[in-house]
Amino acid sequence: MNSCFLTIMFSLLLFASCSSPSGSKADAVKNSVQNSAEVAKPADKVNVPVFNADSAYNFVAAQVAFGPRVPNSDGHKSCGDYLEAKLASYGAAVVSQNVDITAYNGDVLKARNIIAQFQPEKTERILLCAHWDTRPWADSDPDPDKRYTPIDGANDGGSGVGALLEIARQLSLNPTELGIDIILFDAEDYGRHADEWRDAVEGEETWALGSKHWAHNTHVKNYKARFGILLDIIGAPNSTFYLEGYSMQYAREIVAKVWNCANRLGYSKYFKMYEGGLITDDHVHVNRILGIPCIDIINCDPQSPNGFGPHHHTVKDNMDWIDAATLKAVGQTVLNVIYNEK
Ligand code: AHN
Ligand code: ZN
Repeated sequence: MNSCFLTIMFSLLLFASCSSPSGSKADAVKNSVQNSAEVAKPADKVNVPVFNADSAYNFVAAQVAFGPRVPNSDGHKSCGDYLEAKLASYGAAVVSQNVDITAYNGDVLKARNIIAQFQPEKTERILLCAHWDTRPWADSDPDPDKRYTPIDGANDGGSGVGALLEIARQLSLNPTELGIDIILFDAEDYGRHADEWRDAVEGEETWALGSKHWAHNTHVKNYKARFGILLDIIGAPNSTFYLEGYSMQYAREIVAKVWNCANRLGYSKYFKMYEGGLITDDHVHVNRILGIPCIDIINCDPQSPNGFGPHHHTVKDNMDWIDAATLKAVGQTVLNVIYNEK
């Protein structure tokens, strides 16, 4: 039993209630999201760049080529250097926040949050984030012999970062009205191994260590952003992004803005107007510690064993699970949102 499983149980309960024909909680959520102020706005008049999904795909492949990006490994170090250099090449002021973090099992992780500031002089800002480390163990693999093998993390880790690198490339070509910070968090995925599971509360605290450190030690004093968007596990074919529970709790207006935007752009197949349970992820620290409303766009697949897709935390999380069409839906939506912010 793990927290993902509990999340899924919770999700299934919600999905069960979602499917009832009238007066359901899901309908209420859907209506409240659809009736938000965002819907009443006229059509976008701003020139929004076209998100190049092939470019994003290649950015995912480039990370995977370094091998697993497990903290303290050579692949991790080289990939971190690559990400920092790429972001700097797109004109951002980049800082790496290096910190030793002790994981639940006593491992001391040489963690590195990579922070890219576009137009750092601007006070009105938007935070875009993803984790760049990969899971050290395929602990959800159906084959017990593989449950201590590190994974490629093409989708879990690679996809969110790939989309953000393409967004960074677009930012280098066309400035936004607001300043943008792209933060690649480290040590998200070093949470307790499924074989060592204890309880949900303790389990929760072993994840998202890099973002927790950053939230307590922001790169600038009194860091503020109008809102944040976390991208996690956004590359699989036919992904479904539900209204994630903590995002709804802390940043409902931003959820409405993003999901309505996605639906206007024709991505309703991916962005579902239904609630999908609570997911422990980097955005929780941004919300709780900094009070910055931050949402999580994350694939939810209630049919799969741990709820994030059949490949999740298995050795199959490789480039075979990356689909440019899904990256496009997410990346284009985020571009539309950030270029329309005044
Ligand atoms: C847990 O699995 C506890 N939370 C989902 C967040 C996650 C894991 N993202 C990537 N890997
Ligand atoms: Zn993971």
